[in-house]
Amino acid sequence: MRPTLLVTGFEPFGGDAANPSGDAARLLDGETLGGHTVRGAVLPCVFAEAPARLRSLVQAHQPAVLLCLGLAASRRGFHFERVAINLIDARIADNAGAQPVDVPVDPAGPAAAFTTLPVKAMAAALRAQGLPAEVSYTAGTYVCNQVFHAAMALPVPRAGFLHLGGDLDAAAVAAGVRVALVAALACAEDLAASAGRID
Ligand code: PCA
Repeated sequence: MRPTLLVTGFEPFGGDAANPSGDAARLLDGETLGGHTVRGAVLPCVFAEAPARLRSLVQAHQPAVLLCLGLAASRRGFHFERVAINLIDARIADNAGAQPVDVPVDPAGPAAAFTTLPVKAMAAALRAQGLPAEVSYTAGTYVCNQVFHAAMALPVPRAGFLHLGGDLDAAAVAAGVRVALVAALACAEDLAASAGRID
């Protein structure tokens, strides 16, 4: 059996008809990349369900790399998240009608958790293909950040989160994710170049 790369996306939320993150995860399911089998799955946009669903997917697939995807409609291009915070502050209700405010993702967990993916190298690999990509230092305070924080507590060698701008359709997302995963497999150490921000 080939080792696995697990890619998750989300179902539509906030009244949207579609979510390219979940559609891209479906597109990628079953592909082979760099000697690994890609498994794609769609998470519910529900605070009370998404972390447990992710945990059971990780248990089932034992991936070498976990890349969670989510839509950030106001952004453009690919945003590789560097840090998850242990805070939920929902601006809108989730798909179960819950809108938690100022509660931790994990009361026993760390205040923040850094990705273990080489996000600078992954963003650079996309840019080398002419795709718009950058490193981001906030994954928000909604279900994506919750899932990212939960992902970093799971027993996966390398895990992280990629936010997708509203300009990307599912095919564009899948194309970028393929490049990103190949770069992650090829890169043991992240680039030392700065991707820092002042704002
Ligand atoms: N984006 C939301 C949750 C699901 C998704 O695709 C977020 O950024 O939190």
